[in-house]
Amino acid sequence: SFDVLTFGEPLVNFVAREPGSLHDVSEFWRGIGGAEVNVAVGLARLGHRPQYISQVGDDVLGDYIARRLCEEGVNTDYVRVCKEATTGYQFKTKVAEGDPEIHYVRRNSAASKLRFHEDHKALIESATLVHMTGIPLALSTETLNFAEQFIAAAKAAKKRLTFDPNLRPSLWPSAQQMVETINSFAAMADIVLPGLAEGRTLTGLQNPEEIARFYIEQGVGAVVVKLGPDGAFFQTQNRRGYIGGYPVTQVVDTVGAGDGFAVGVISALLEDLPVADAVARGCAIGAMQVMCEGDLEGLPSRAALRAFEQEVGRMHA
Ligand code: KDG
Repeated sequence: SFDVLTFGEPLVNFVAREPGSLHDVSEFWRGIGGAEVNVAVGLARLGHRPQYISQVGDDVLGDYIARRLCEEGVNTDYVRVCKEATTGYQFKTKVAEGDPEIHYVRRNSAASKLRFHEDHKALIESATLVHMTGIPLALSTETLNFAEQFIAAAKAAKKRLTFDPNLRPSLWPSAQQMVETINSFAAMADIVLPGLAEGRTLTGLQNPEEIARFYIEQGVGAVVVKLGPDGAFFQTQNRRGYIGGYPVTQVVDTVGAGDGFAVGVISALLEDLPVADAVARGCAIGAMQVMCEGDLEGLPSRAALRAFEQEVGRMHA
């Protein structure tokens, strides 16, 4: 059995060992990524039981992803091997500050050919919570169709739905299409998790309160606007507030922070914690993730999360 259901494109990551442009770097280490993979792995590390729907190619990269997901305790019964296409991957630079440079090799990948069928509907019905991001909305006509059917089934089954816009402008034909499509999905979610810059792009509004209100007025149950080192602002139909960021000794790799944040929020929701506590856990895991290299390497076990929270608590005592 499982509790959280998600779907998306898994990627193999090749992460530069030394700083410099992708033209110059000669050594890389290998890991896995993909926004929804990161969320599934993070939840499994905390002791939850995520189920991930996807496709990989019949190739070494696909084998590697499948093996890593199993090792992490993510249920892969619905990760199908697609013989007609290959597994996507990405190269990532090492930077001293800011976001790394990313080069994707994912067009027409196995995951981009994902199709929705009846088994998926049954899976949705047995999930406690479903999580989606905006990335599959941009990958291909097939994954956009999949997302439409997935969200329709989740709504019909009255499932709690978390949605992270995860804007990837390079994957979209135009900014306008990105904004319209992402907002139409966000409006159907129970909890929307934009970063501040994403919220500005999506709503044309500047401050976190206005951005949150934009979605709340459309019937969204809760909006959490992520503010990076400054924490987050949340608003529900009857509660709102700022939650401070957790101290970070050194930002090593910003990728995956938002996914770590989603892990914290979702895991707290599964435990029926109040929204403010869920947001605080999101901030804690986001902070832990940026201190590690790799897209999911910083996502903590339950014990590591507790130790980090206690350490920060002591500093404030
Ligand atoms: O959120 C982190 C992801 O961006 C990363 O793991 C790769 O899924 C990915 C993407 O499409 O950018």
